[in-house]
Amino acid sequence: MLYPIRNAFRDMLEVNSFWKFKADPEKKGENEKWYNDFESSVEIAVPGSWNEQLEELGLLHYVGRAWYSKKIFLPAHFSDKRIWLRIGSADFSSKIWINGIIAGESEFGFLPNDVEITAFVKVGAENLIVVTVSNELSDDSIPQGITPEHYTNEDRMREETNPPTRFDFSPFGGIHRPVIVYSTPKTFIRGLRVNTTIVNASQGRVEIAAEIDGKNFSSFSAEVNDSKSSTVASSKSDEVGATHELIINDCRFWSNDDPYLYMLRIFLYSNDKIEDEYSLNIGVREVKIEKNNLLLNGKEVFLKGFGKHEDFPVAGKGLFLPLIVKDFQLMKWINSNAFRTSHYPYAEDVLLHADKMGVLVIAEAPAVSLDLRYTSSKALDNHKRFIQKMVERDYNHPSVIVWSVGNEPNIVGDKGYYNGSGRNYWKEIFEFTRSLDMSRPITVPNCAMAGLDDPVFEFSDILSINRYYGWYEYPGNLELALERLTFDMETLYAKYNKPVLVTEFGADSLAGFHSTSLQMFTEEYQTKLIEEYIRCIESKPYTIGEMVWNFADFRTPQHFRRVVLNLKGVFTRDREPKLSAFKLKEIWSGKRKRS
Ligand code: BDP
Repeated sequence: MLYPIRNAFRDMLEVNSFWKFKADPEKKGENEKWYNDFESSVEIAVPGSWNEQLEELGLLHYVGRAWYSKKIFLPAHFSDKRIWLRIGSADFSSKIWINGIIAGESEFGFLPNDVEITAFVKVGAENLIVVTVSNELSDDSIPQGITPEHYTNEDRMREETNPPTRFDFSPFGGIHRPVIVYSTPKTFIRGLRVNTTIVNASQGRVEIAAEIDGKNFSSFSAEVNDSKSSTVASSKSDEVGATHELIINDCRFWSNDDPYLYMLRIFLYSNDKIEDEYSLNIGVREVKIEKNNLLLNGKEVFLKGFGKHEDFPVAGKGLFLPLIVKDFQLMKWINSNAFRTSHYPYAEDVLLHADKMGVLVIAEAPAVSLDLRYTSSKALDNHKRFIQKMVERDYNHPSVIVWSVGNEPNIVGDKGYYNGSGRNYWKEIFEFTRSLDMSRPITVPNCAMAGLDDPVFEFSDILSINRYYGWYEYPGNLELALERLTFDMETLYAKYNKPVLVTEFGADSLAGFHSTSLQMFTEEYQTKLIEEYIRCIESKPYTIGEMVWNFADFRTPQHFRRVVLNLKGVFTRDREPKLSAFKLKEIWSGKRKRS
């Protein structure tokens, strides 16, 4: 389903603000029919995680189920329309009841769930929405879960976190993105795929494929408007199912230097009457990997940026619009041009901002540190379904230039991963993703534990590596760290002859810790490590970028390695710069060869 918009044919109503809330650790809500509503004096803000909002009620580390309820008045003009409820994301799974009737469920966090509620609502009256959300994970879910027993059985008790996770960010629970009730016409444009290519130096091609829901339509038209609202290309056709092709003359191509957006307007007709209209911003651009270079519109681009997280005090993983503005301002201030949505799809608002600001995005699926010893065919299927939904949601963003379909598989270093099972798994995931999108490179960042024989390299268009030499390995020893980094990059390039991207490197630093000699955890050590890594990466002609881990400090599960937060941010969790931020700003200012 397309992102909800408001125009002459569609309307929307945000159902955010405060909802009634109740934790359900014993999972008795469904038996006790809480979906007909429940007693509670606790309120929670939507969007937002429950963990820090309701810490005082003991929910900081809560993993389990919780219930949300809200009454909304649905205005009369929603009648004669199809009515939908969209939860931008509820992590990690959810179920929805409208006026006591089950309306839908979702097994996937970090992505919207759109359910049709036309049959369950009363128009011109009050309606009850009840949602139950769970942040529990399992062997089959994406991301994959872990239990304390796994650590005990595998004799890895010192790796156990609380709550137990296979990843290094807090498994916050809650409704994290806006809840929207919206209407569409009975026959409407359900999906759109916009492909853009460059015909020659002055012409751009826009190909549009539309998915229509309903029967009442006969033709379809598309127009592209420039920023002054003048139409620069248009087409009309009776073949609604066909792909439409438009050519823009004197085309202004989208790039990180000039993120020019056209407005694409699509109209659906029944005879000569317009049935539906949808409009979205598009950027005409082309991404390619050629001769170990990443090309944007035929020009080499070097990625300078970060791995990020959706994470902020109190809001947790909840969408917080001022933070989006701030983070993009900081990314511009520091002279970066890219980030990876580690380790899950971010809110659409983030991508819309990236489109406008000309920031390049590697969009990632939350298959973080998959342990294939526990991965059944159900997990593989969930992984594919997740990718499909992510590609469907984010396909039309010019800022999204690469798909990352996982992160650091086999971080446990299991030998069985190399006997063909790892290869088979990733072959299937990469082939599946390519069948959905031929226009973008695909990758999976590898970790040092999985090593240089990781099968993800065989299928990746870009050899992405996350390296912590000088931190987890060879702590405090930058000389050895750079030797190992060089060895890994050279070995991989020699073996695969594909471009190398360092998707993660960094060091923790506690803002305010200083020393005159190199000392881990100080701002100076973090700064030096980042600077040396960048020098090394940029000295290799086959590298296409460097992404520092992390943009900002972020909250993690409890572990003796973490002082509440992962402190690898170059900004603190509340976005104050550390010493490394000033160094990066200088390095990325363009004075050096590759930067
Ligand atoms: C990498 C992971 C990332 C962690 C980082 C770290 O991809 O999620 O936060 O290490 O340990 O292995 O800081």
